[in-house]
Amino acid sequence: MSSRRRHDQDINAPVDEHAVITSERKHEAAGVKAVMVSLQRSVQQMGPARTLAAWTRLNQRHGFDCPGCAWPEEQGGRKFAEFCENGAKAVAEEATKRVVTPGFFARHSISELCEQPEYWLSQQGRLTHPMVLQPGSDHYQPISWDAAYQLIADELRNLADPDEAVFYTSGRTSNEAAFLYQLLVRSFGTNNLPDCSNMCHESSGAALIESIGIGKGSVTVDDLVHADLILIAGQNPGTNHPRMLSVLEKAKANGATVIAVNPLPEAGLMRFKDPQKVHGVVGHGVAIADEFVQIRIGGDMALFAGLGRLLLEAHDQAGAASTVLDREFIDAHCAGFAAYEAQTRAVDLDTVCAAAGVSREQLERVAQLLINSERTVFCWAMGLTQQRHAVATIGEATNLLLMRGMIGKPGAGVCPVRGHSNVQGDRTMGIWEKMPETFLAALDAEFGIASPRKHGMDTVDAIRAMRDGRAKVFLGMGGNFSSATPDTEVTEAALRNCSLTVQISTKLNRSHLVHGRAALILPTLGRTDRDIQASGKQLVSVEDSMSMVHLSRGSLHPPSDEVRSEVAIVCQLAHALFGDGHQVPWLSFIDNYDRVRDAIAAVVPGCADYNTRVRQSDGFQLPHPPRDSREFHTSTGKANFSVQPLEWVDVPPGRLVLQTLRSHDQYNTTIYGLDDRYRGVKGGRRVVFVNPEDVAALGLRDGSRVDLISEFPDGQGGIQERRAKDFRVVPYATPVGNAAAYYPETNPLVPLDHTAVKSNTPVSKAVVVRLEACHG
Ligand SMILES: Nc1nc2c(c(=O)[nH]1)N[C@H]1C(S)=C(S)[C@@H](COP(=O)(O)OP(=O)(O)OC[C@H]3O[C@@H](n4cnc5c(=O)[nH]c(N)nc54)[C@H](O)[C@@H]3O)O[C@H]1N2
Ligand SMILES: Nc1nc2c(c(=O)[nH]1)N[C@H]1C(S)=C(S)[C@@H](COP(=O)(O)OP(=O)(O)OC[C@H]3O[C@@H](n4cnc5c(=O)[nH]c(N)nc54)[C@H](O)[C@@H]3O)O[C@H]1N2
Ligand SMILES: [Mo]
Repeated sequence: MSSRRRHDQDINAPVDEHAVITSERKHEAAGVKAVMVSLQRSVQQMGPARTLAAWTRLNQRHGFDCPGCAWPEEQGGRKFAEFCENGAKAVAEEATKRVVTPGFFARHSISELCEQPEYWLSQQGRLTHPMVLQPGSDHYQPISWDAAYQLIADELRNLADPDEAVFYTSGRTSNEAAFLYQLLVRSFGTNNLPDCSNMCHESSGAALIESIGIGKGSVTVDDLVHADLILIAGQNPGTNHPRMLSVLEKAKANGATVIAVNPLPEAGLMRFKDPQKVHGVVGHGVAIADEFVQIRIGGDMALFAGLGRLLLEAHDQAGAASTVLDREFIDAHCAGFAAYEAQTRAVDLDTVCAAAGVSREQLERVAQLLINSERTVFCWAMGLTQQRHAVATIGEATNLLLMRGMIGKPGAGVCPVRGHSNVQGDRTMGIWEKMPETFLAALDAEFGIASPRKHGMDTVDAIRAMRDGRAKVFLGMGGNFSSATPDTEVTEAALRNCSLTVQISTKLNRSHLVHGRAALILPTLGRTDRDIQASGKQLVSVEDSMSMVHLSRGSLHPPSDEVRSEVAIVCQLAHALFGDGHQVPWLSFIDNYDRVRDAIAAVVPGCADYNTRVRQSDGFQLPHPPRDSREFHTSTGKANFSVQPLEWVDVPPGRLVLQTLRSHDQYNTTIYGLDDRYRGVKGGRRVVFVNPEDVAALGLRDGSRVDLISEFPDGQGGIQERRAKDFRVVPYATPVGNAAAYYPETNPLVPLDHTAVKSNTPVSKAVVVRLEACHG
């Protein structure tokens, strides 16, 4: 009791986001400190008994899937509470005992809540009751579930066209809920199903579908453990996928070499201290990266193209017996090699080195590592996907693997490391604005509906449509649309332009405050909560980053009796919208989720016998033709070499290229705390990391306060400016010309139209900015 009261006082104290102390950045990740931090956070949020209950069920065979990242669980004997600091924090944040009740909304007006930073909102706790904001009111008020469903159904029915509604999904939603949700949306008559993936790994999907015919990774944990070379580009696993570090440690123990390609020397990439091992408790842990390529932001395509040229040259030099190229694989399984070879031989290596910011010696060393490797895996995340030329870059990386026959054999392949714990599963279940015809036809056949065929809107298009009045109703299945999307001012105006905004959420966030003429908050169960329906306790299923589908069983007491499961909310809404006579048996799905899984089995490829197979001890793996049998369902029927002009990011004079990234103390827009331990930041988030040379050249110093102003062509020969105020300059080991600052504080700087070619993903990792001294 006393500790709870004490902490509530903390979180209600005004937040000074500028009280920043910086210290030396850390050279290794995890260690005992990680255990201490997560224990402390867990007890603060959940109390000791719930902490124990949660920790013993996290990622265990009869427990719940971690609501943190999409990294797979260990197969077979899982460790007791397989330890991960940020997994533990994700659980603590969801299973918190703090609650946001109707009384909270009576006390706080929307205008007042709008003044609070996302951190304060994140820390208020779980939503307990459905709430409505009536037009013109400044307070949310309680509403019954039935009245809430009726309100949404009426608003949807009043639209001139189903395409005027937008149905967003974040990536924590279970397979069962996602399947029903897209069924509702398509029964209603639109494919407007934008999701967080549009801002995340969409570029990976677009590139891999072209290259290998499927947008998912081709490796398993076992492949990583047995790889002899692992290249990790644009990913910070120590913070965002901590369980990946123990897999890397195993791979290293088996002799693997690790190459880290990153503008920043991230702690987890450099060293790892496994808190479950003696060397993790004392000493400096194990080194992870054998080669650290400190790439300039946006220089990866040049790096991969340069490596391609060096591989071709090494092949020439090795003569007839060369094994540098896997000729058999190329001849039997690939298309477009001749064009790739012609282009890559002409790549200028000086240009490559300048664009990537790497030395010729390092380029040659990395090429040699590729040549020596028999089993190579490439891993990547947002550093590659949130770039203007992301799709071409990932295509260029895949070219290197194809050249060496590194797809569809043990210990080798592509590994886009997903973000949200079920973002991959949601896509498999049909959350996509452009699902293929085969899926839609199967859905129609199963339910006797007529799914629309016209592609829907992705996230950026949905914002444009709401801005322009072409979309009027927004419904969010999880997530925090207003804070996660780019161009905050534009997006907020777009949401305010709607007639109704509905958020199905676990926790309070800014999207509840940036609302349409009317708004609803529908509180839902999270992964850790017990879910009991007519037939008893329900299970849900999820798919991890490596296409493994398995069950998750929530067990903790939900925050209130008024909270409903996502499955129940979707089905009740559908019932209110379509009425009793609808061909889809909506209400029967609520009673027993096995019925949903039977429908999934009938519609979704690779899901036959879903109910049985998902109950096997480790679940089951979805098919992946390139991985399973070197089959490539592409336009040519073969794996395609990607041939695209070389692109990189220039730094205009006097400007910096800014990447927006995660601290060690947040889950996307949910802010856990104000420290970024590994980067040496304490007590604040409004910081900008700048190379010491740039700090000096710009006439600034450690601790200077600056506004960040992004500059983007306005399409008419001029420049548009966007400003984010008052950041503290932190001299940091980022390349000259490159800077970094946290998301979502910097989202106002990312122009809506600054998106990746082909994937339309906002370019959150390369925004041209200038720094202007301020005296805030
Ligand atoms: N604890 C925690 N876990 C999470 C999340 C979280 O917020 N907190 N978010 C989840 C989600 S949704 C996702 S998508 C993932 C995100 O996982 P990450 O992709 O690791 O997340 P970011 O913080 O965006 O880090 C991007 C990395 O790319 C590097 N980078 C930036 N620009 C470039 C470039 O041009 N080239 C290269 N090679 N590297 C570059 C940055 O320095 C940084 O290390 O994590 C998931 N897991
Ligand atoms: N500038 C910049 N912008 C970015 C990024 C970046 O690196 N830089 N990264 C992008 C990426 S990779 C992503 S994935 C997006 C993330 O975008 P989103 O997925 O939209 O954002 P989150 O912050 O993960 O959403 C958090 C909210 O989800 C709700 N929630 C949590 N769990 C559940 C659940 O089980 N069910 C339901 N219904 N709701 C739940 C809670 O209310 C919580 O407040 O942001 C993107 N935006
Ligand atoms: Mo993500």
